Amino acid sequence: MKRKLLAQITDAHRDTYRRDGVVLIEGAFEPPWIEFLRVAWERIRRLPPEQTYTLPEAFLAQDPALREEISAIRSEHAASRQLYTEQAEGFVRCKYMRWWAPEFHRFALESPAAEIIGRVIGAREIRFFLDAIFMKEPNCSARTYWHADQPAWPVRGEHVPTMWMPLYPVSARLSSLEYLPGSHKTSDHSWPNTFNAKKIGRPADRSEFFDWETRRSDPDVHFLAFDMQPGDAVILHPAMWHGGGANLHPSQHRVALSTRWFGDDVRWDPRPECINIPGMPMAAMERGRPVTQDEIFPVVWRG
Ligand SMILES: O=C(O)CCC(=O)C(=O)O
Repeated sequence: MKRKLLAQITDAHRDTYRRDGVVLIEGAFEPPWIEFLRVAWERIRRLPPEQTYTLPEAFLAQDPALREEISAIRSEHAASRQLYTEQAEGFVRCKYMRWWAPEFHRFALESPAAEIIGRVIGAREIRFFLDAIFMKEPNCSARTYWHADQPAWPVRGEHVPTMWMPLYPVSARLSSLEYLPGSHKTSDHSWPNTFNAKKIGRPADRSEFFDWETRRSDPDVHFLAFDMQPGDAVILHPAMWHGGGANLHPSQHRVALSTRWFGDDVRWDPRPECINIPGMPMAAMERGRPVTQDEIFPVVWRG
């Protein structure tokens, strides 16, 4: 499969990303990549719990918080037969696939994703950070809660974009993720919804994420969603508010791959409420230092 860029990344894409914090790249991936990811997802979502999240033993040994989270995911999976439920029927999540499903490792390292990201955000170098899949079955009314990703990342910097790409068509009206363009320019310190944050409990001086559904009919709030075909991708700034994306389609699954990437300005900022990262326990993050751990966060593209 080709790494060559299919879609030309233009100044219009870069300007939109800078202005809105979110940009749609149409035709970013050729059909064989999409088929490859669909087959990979169908394979892993049927695996028994003990064959999922098979992270390197050393990662679990050095990071008790990660070990605890993986065993919670596994036992939830065993109980529900889902990879990691969102406590809502028909909404399945899965993550860290690069470490235990070779197809996702290959996508991270060999697809044009890193170059697309680098050219949109204007970074000299792009490292792979993390991946996740979000699946909603047909007629699944579970919405993704409104949130920004930044409060969950144990880093600071603007170069931590997400690439969100559906593996089947999504429509703005029925199944696409939604965004609040421009919201990346506001700073938000809401308490994230991570495994660690839930365990600690929200301190009194930190708010919950605001529920933008309550402003749905407010003409001053601009909600944006895209009709997308397989192969299209959206790039999101880490501070961009996003949510929604129930799957009201009567027969089509909504399966989206999110990959997260590091660019040039990223510095470690470990906070106990942040996510666990395979291979990078919080104790090993040196506050204020750049990311240099090539084995864990490989450099995939240089401009
Ligand atoms: O696809 C979804 O429903 C959620 C995606 C998301 O929140 C993310 O990728 O950060």
